[in-house]
Amino acid sequence: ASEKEAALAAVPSDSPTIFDKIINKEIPSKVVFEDDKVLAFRDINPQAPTHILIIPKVRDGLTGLAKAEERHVEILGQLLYTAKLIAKQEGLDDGFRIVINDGPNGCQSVYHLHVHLLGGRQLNWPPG
Ligand code: DGP
Repeated sequence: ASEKEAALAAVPSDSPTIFDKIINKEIPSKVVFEDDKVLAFRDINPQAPTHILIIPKVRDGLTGLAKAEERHVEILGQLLYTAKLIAKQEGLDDGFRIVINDGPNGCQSVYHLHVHLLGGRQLNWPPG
């Protein structure tokens, strides 16, 4: 299925997602950064030469950005700052894009907040 079809088929919920298995190393992923709070790994279906997902290791209710509360401000900042560090590590010196898909209209398919880091080619605007 296309990413859009997968997103429209996804049911927004608080159930564990595939990302828990990635965090627990129950399924393999190409990890590019890890600390006690944040994990970053390559997207399985890359939309650009660099396509990395940056996620909180503990979801704590953050199924998506729409569910963010005051207590999440620190982790939200860490996710974005980590994206910047990885962009540098990946050599994206000419620019990159950060995306957070939210809900069906935003084409979110995995209900564990994640920041997409895309780069390595000229990206287009507006997005589809
Ligand atoms: P979104 O549509 O914003 O919810 O993005 C979810 C992304 O997760 C999508 O780009 C594909 C990626 N993805 C889904 N399952 C896996 C997986 O098992 N491994 C990896 N590396 N990425 C996955």
